[in-house]
Amino acid sequence: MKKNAFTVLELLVVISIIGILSSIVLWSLNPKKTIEEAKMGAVIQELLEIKNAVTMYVLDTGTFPQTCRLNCTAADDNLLTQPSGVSNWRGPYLKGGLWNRKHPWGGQIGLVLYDSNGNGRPEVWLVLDDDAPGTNIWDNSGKIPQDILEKIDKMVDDGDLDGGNMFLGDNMNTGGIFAPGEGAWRVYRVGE
Ligand SMILES: [Ca+2]
Ligand SMILES: [Ca+2]
Ligand SMILES: [Ca+2]
Ligand SMILES: [Ca+2]
Repeated sequence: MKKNAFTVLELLVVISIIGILSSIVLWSLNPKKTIEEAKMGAVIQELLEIKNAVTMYVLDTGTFPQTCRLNCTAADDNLLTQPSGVSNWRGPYLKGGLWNRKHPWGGQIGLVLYDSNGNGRPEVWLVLDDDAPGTNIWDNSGKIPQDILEKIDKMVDDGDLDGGNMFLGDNMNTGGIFAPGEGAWRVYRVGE
């Protein structure tokens, strides 16, 4: 081997150092943006995991999990605890469940069965709530900035918070069920 040639290992080390340095530079240019993007990546991963759990639940039981958001208990959390009258439940479907789950902005990630188009058949919605777990609708401490919700929509849906399967809370005309600063993503509908 020529003495001055880089080995693959040396190249990899150099590349990873460049990577670390550039992320430090990006961080120092705009630390707030980097933090928000890390939180966004985390919540998208979490939403996909929960969606997957809901799908497994529906496939096993042939029913939808019941609404679980503010004031939901572990016993009410169908992804964690078998509900009475539901057979072929093979959970827990989601480690830790949803009943006490916070998103990175401090509000609860909840599940809501809601008939958004009034055809008598509810759909399953995952809600990035503005209220912390165990509080009530007046809490609002976990609001998510609208530009972040829009980026999340872009990743899981169509990038339009007023259409498709993900909405800004207050774009849903739901009589106050959802509010500004929260997002709702429809993950399951049958026979629509
Ligand atoms: Ca419906
Ligand atoms: Ca709320
Ligand atoms: Ca609220
Ligand atoms: Ca959308």
